[in-house]
Amino acid sequence: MSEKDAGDGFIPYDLPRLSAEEMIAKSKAFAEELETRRSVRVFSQEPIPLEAVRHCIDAAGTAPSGAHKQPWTFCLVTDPDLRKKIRKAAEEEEFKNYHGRMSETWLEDLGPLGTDHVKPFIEEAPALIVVFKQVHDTKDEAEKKPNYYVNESVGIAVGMLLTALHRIGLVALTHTPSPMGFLSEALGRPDNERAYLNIPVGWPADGAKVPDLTRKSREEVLVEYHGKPLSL
Ligand code: IYR
Repeated sequence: MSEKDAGDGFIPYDLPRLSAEEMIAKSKAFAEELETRRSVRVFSQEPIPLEAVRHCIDAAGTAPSGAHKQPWTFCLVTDPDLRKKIRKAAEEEEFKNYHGRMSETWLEDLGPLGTDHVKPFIEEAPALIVVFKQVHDTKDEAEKKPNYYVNESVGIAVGMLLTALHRIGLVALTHTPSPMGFLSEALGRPDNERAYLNIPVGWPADGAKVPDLTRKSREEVLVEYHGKPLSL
């Protein structure tokens, strides 16, 4: 009997084994599917099936997290008044970013994206998912307990969220209207939460365009260390 048998808080776990051929075919198809994902800034105003978005948030919530603290809150916002308020506050911060807070180099780097301080997508996208990280695992000051690797954990969850949304044909934007304190205020979030990303979600607007970008090749991003000839 191993030290980690049932009864000590562990349960059996296994997954079906695929053949090497199936593994290669499925991973290739998945990479090709994700290759078509793009950040989109122009949304159709058509409402989207929110139950599908909730399932995507369920998928995000399966992410690994430091000490399994699951330090995330996803706020799903469709309320037009709230979106208007969020847009106004975001544009005020973004105006300061684009007119002084961001360096010349930063502004030059953003040139190909064609962004500025005006953010109509906050009101036009039918839904916003405002993601909060939980810097402590309770909002009760007296009982404040630590969370661990919060940025890593929430970042992984957001990656899974974007993937899930893409798989059902929705587009999203990871919008970072820094500083983001106004989002906590607008959504009445507790003190242990900090806004992490504002993610408008919807279908692309008719005739939507995205910047003509290329992704780094496998050779540019992958460095392999095997030490001996590979059998697979
Ligand atoms: N938050 C600003 C600026 C911005 C910064 C980066 I780095 C981007 O990749 C895109 C935009 C904005 O949303 O416009």
